[in-house]
Amino acid sequence: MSSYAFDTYRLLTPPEAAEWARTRLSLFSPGAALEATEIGDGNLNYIFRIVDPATKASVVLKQSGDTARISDEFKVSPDRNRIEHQILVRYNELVPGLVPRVYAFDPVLNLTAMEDLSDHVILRQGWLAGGSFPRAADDLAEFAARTLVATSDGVIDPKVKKALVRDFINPDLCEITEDLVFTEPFDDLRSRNDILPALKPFVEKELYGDQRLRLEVAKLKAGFLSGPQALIHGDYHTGSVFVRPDSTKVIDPEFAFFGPAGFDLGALAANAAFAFLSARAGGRANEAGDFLVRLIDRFVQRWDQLWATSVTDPSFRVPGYALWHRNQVLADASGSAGLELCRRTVGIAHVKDLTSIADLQRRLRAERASLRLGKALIFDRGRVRTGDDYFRLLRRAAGREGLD
Ligand code: SR1
Ligand code: MG
Repeated sequence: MSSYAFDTYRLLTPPEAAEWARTRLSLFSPGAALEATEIGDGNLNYIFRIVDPATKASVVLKQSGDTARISDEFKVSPDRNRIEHQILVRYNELVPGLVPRVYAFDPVLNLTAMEDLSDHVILRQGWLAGGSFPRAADDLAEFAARTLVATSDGVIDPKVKKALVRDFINPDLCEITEDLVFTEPFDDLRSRNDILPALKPFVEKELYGDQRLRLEVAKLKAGFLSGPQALIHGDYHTGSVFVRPDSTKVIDPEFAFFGPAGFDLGALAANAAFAFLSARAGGRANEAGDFLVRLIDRFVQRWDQLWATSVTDPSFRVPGYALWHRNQVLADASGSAGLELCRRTVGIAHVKDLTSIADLQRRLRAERASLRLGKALIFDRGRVRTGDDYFRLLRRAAGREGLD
């Protein structure tokens, strides 16, 4: 029996979350005295960790509200929780072991129960603390290559794909990305950008004032708006990955929809660059540069292998197509990396890699390096294809700011 009714939508309190878990999941005994803590620190949702101190059994509940945590200004349908649940189920089939197990979904409360990964750390935090995660690059390249190839035209049945495109229509979260990634960093009209005062003149000249850049960004935005190439994670960054040295788990796929296949790889590459710049600004070394090179090269290798063995549509088996398509995906990845570098530096949603740089001058240099790299990856995207290509541009941007 439950002392709370769970028949109407509302945001749960920790005791209610514990009660939901006790009565709805077979993980806990009916009389268990569960402890619940709200542990979410992301921009959007509420996360409860529920533990049975007697058995040590635990679970994580993720609940969506109808506005973003970061700001009430973002009205976001709680239906994103259904999308997240649905895609986690799919990922458990496509890339078992690389995502949390899912236990239940409550469509009334917009809540998903999933594996507790408290023995892992968020990759961004792990790197900031000087950690090393030798499996991460290969696992994350594998995750991206497998999930993207499996949902690409030529591999997936066209009617199955159309049904999935419909199921994963995600207008509210796509709107966030369209605004925060593609529009606002390059145009101050809405004034939601959050820029270090000393960086402003650089941003005004190098982003808002660069018409050539804005044209390239417009082309990338058009691809995002009307390019349903593959089912993408949509927010594939180092804050969406839990790691241990021997394990990698991708979380938070609530931004998923059918979009440009290069988008995920690019976002992750950019976040590796943030970790590299952060370490350089702090006078530390870390593995983010090696990770970046390995991520890209391993992705290309696995994409080519998977494409060659899984394409069934004869049109896409014609000689030359595989290479042409893969290089287009890599160009989009480079462009997306550039966008992510710009938006996390000047937009409303920052990254700790930059904001935690205590010395203001060093932070400024890291932020300028990020924007220089972002622009280079957007302009040169047709030529950026290997890990070395990324690393060369990263070293050059860092070098121009004395961070090499
Ligand atoms: C209003 S949400 C801001 C950002 O947080 C999410 O993690 C996404 O990256 C989004 O762009
Ligand atoms: Mg997230």
